[in-house]
Amino acid sequence: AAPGLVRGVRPKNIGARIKRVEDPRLLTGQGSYADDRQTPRALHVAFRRSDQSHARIVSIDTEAAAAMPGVFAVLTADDFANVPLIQATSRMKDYVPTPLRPLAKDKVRFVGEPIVAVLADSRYLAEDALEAVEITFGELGRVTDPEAAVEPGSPLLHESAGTNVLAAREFKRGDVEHELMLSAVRVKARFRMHRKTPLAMEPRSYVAEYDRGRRALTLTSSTQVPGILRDLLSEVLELPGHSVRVVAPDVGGGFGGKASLYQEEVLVSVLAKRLGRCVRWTSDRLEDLISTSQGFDEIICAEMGVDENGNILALTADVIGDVGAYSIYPWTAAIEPIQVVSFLPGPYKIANYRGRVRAVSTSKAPTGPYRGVGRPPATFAMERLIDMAARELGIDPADMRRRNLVQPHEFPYKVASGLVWDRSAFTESLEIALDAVDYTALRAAQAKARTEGRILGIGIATYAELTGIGSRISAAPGMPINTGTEQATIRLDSTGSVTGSFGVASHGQGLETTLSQVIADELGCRIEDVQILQGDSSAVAHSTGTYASRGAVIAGGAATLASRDLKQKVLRAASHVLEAAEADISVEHGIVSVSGTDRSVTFKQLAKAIYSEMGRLPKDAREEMESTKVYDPFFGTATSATHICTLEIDPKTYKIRLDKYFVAEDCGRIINPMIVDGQVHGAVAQGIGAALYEEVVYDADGQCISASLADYVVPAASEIPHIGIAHIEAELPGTVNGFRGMGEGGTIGAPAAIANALADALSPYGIEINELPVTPERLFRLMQAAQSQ
Ligand code: MCN
Ligand code: SMO
Repeated sequence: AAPGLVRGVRPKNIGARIKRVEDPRLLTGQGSYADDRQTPRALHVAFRRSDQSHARIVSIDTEAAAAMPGVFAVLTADDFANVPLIQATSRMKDYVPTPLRPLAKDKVRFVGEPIVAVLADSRYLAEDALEAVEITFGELGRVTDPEAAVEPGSPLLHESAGTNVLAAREFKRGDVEHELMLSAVRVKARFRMHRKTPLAMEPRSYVAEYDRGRRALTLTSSTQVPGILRDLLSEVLELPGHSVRVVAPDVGGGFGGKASLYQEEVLVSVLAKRLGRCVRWTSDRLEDLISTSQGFDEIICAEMGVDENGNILALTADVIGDVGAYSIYPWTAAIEPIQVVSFLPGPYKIANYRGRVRAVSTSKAPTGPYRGVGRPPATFAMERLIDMAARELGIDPADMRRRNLVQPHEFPYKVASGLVWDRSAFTESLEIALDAVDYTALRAAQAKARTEGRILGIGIATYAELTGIGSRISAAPGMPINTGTEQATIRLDSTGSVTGSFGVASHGQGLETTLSQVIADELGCRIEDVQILQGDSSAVAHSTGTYASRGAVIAGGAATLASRDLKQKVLRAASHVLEAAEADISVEHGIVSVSGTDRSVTFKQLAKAIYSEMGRLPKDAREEMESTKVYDPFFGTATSATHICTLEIDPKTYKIRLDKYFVAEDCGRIINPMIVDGQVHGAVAQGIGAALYEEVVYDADGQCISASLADYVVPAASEIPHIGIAHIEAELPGTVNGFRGMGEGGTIGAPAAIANALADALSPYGIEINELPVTPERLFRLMQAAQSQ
């Protein structure tokens, strides 16, 4: 068993390795995805997308295309002139919003931006007609290099903004310059984390249906955020919210790429309403790779000063985030880069900090949330700096961390960027991971292997993240929507079964299982008594969806509160039916019984008594057998982990083989350890991709030259080592039921741990690792450069 410190007595379901209830459906091909929706007489959309990165649209000739058989219409921006502009707003000083239009108007800003939409009886006919569309462009200056784009005189992507900097921010505490001067050792580097794509297995897919009789629109979307879409579409379509329903059916992964609003969603919805017909579009892989929001893409110039004992004195960073062509809705272009500077100090005590960041627009696909959001690049830079300083001082990297981590008695700890860490297993995760891999023995084995000419590395990364973020933080930048709360409605129906309705939208996280576990324990029924309604904007009054590692904390918290309240109603009703005092009644496994007697009723019998057998309850004791509760964690809670990995580089081929991989993490009370393990495995695999393989490459003209899965390389099972995991509960956080989030964690720790292991392996060659991914080509060049010195 994993050496986690698990405290307290477990209730029946929470904490149990229950098999995912959605899996029989998903694994036997009975899942139902957006594109599976059957729609008679639908119009299929295909997009002519820009093949220019930055150009004026001089003319568009759609005549020939419109005359082709089966073509219903060929549309350009002019056909959407009366659709309200959508802009992600923010209260941040110096923030520049950019408009989101269904189709590009006047100019294009990245390769892949939709310009023309063809509507036809089939996708084939629509694609054929695209070929007949003639577009002439007028070239505009290149805006592909973010460092050049901030220079005066650079061509501007959004002329009216007067700058390519869409957002900027600075965090400052203490006298950084002074402390750097006093430092015994200063380490400094320019870290580069390249661009990634979320690459969900299911590409984006939207089906819009308009019911003319009822004047109501239903959008079936492969989205993570049905609630956000509903609220926005209600405004755009000028329909009351009750007449707009956004359904996210089974969704095949999102990883952040489906957490924003896309112009294609607006376009199909507007057209469905206008035409009174179903309008649908499903992205192909090429479109997905060039138009779905991408992740990371930062340049972090950072410097850290430490005293002779290895205590960190000061940290400073200047960050440029290449955010692509548009500020995405609703998160804004700031979402990724700002989090880099806000999370950079990590789990360490750093009194003096200055972090500056600029979100710079370039003619590439917009960036948006991607699993880990800002924290993978921040952790990469910070953990490298820690190792670099440790090497200079001759301190073991594990010791270096021990000296600087926030200690158990120092929580709550206020980070120099303003974040507050509640008590979390910062130090415990480090010690448990070191023990689990037998760190001392590994170092000895490495020393021996080096004498044999082998290139072995050991890498450690410790990080902290904020999860289950409540309204306090989500409201701060003034986004147009509240993302800090979720609602749950739990009801016992007249057949005795229980339904939990939520605004979250599972797209792989197993929320149908974990939310059932929570309800079953809190209410006293069996998992099989519970059905979860999720991924449907009409399920609850307000919701946003699933992102930012909030499902377990916020939806799980709301489920807890509503179940507890409903249980009181069950007890009150049962006290009449069973003629006993509430205090003597217990509810377990769906059976309501009077303690110490053989009197009991099942949920089914109780429901029948309440709803149908009039007279069993006094008339003033009737109440609705359901409860709706909203949960707002207000701040959120710190999740932390240590990753340790070992790797070996083949001295001839430079092939990198990951050997050991271990994660010790604290996500508070675990609802389902099997699901949490799966989340760690999947996220670490994505982190391995970020460390060694995956990179979206744009050339100097702004052409995406990694727009196929032959060029964008993702690790397969053969590249993923066995991943050992220890779960730690240092102390339950103050969230309802003590849950912390963890869905993004693995992608935060893995790139840093692998970068440190590579740098450790290559230290005899004087090679530093400050650019990820370390693709085979990059490693080859690093080795060549080192050998030619
Ligand atoms: N869980 C648990 N006990 C806890 C915490 C979590 O059992 N204490 C389980 C729950 O089932 C929860 C899941 O683990 O749903 C993930 O936890 P949580 O941190 O609450 O994250 P969310 O449910 O809000 O999911 C979002 C998160 C994000 S932001 C990305 S990105 C991501 C991720 O989840 N994308 C995923 N995991 C993914 N997994 C899959 N398969 N596909 C994606 O697209
Ligand atoms: S990137 Mo996750 O959807 O917040």
